[in-house]
Amino acid sequence: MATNRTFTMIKPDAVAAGHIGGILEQIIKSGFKLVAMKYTTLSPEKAGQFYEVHKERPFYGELCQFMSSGPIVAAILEKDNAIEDFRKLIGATDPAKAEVGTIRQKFAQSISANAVHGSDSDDNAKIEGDFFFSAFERF
Ligand code: RTP
Ligand code: MG
Repeated sequence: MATNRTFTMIKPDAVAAGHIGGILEQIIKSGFKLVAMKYTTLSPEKAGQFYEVHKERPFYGELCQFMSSGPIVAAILEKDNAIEDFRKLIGATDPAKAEVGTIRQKFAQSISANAVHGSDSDDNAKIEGDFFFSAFERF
């Protein structure tokens, strides 16, 4: 069953570059409501767990190292058709291929340092949201 929630992270590159405000503004202006949000860090172990689905991919080590290199913002977002609409809003994984006006086109530096994460399915949105947030941290 399709749900109306997705999970996102503002990645360490975008936090370090001062883009938290700009990215959140674009997300909220695009009609997403905040259900939960926190400013935190991922240890290399936690990043490894979060990205476990990619553990056979050649970029897994680099990805876990990068995602634990500095603070991130994690959030659960709500909107009709959340998964698809959010992935459209962030743009292609590689910012060089992302459509003009998308978050990655505006704020990302490279395919690894690509500013934001967006869940790719309803099941993963639930798993990823549960990874970061307890029931008491959601509104
Ligand atoms: P995300 O999960 O972060 O929203 O990104 P995505 O769905 O667009 O891309 P995915 O295939 O799930 O890959 C997860 C993250 O791994 C990094 N990556 N690096 N060096 C590379 O070739 C490469 N490919 C992917 C990116 O940071 C990507 O967001
Ligand atoms: Mg993905």
